Amino acid sequence: MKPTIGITCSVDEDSARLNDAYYRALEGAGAVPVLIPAYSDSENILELVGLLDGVLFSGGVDLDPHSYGEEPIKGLGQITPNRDEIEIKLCQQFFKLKKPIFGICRGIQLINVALGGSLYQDIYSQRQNVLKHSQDAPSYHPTHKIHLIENTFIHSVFQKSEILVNSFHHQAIKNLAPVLKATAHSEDNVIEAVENTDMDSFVLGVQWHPERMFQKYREQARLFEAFVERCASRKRGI
Ligand SMILES: [Mn+2]
Repeated sequence: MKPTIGITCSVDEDSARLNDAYYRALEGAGAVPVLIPAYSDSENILELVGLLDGVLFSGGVDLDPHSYGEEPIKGLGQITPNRDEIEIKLCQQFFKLKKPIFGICRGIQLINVALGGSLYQDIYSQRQNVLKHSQDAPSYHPTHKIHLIENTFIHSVFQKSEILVNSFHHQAIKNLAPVLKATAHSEDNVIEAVENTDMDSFVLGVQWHPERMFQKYREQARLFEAFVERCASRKRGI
C-alpha cells in the first residue's frame, strides 16, 4: 500500500493551482499524491487529516505577517489569508499527531510560523549584505551554495556538507519555532533548511525548490524518497 500524501495548492480569486513538478516528484518516489485546496470551512481540515499519511506544503506567495504578530512592511508581497489559515491548521494537526510534514520554499516558512516562529517579511530591506535569493536563471539551475550541518537528517540525505541549490524567495525564517532547528544555511546566513528537534516526529523544510531540480540533479530526488519512506513507515505503524 502506497502512502497518500496531501499537497497544498496556491490560490487566487477563482482557482487553485499547483505546478505539476510537486506531484510528479512524490509519485516518482512511490506515493499517491492528492491536492488540497483552500477550503472555505477550515474545520474540513480536521476531516482530512485522518485520510492522509503525510503532507507537503508547496511554494507560493507571502504569509500574512499577522500570523506571526507583525504589521506589514513595504517590502511585503501578495498574501492569501485563506490559504494561510488552512495550512496553519493542517500543519498544527499533523504535528500534534506526529504525521510526517515536508515544506518547500513558502512551505518551510509556513511550518515555522505554524509552530510558533517568525519571518523576515523581505530579506532585502530587513537584512544587510544578502545574496541574490530571487534568481534570474532557469528554475532547475542551482545558483547559490548552502552548508549542511553534520548529524542532521538533511546531511544524511545528501551525504555531504555543501550543495548548490536554486532560490526563489525574498522572505526567510527570522525566529525559529521552539520545536525546530536550522540544519542548512547559505553563505549570508539565511536559514535554508529546518527539521524537528525531537526524535519521534518528522518535520523537514527546505527553502529551495527540489521539485524543480530532481530530474536534472538526482540527489534532490532523495529528499522526496526519504519523505515518502517516512510516510510509508507511519502508514505501516512503525
Ligand atoms: Mn536561497
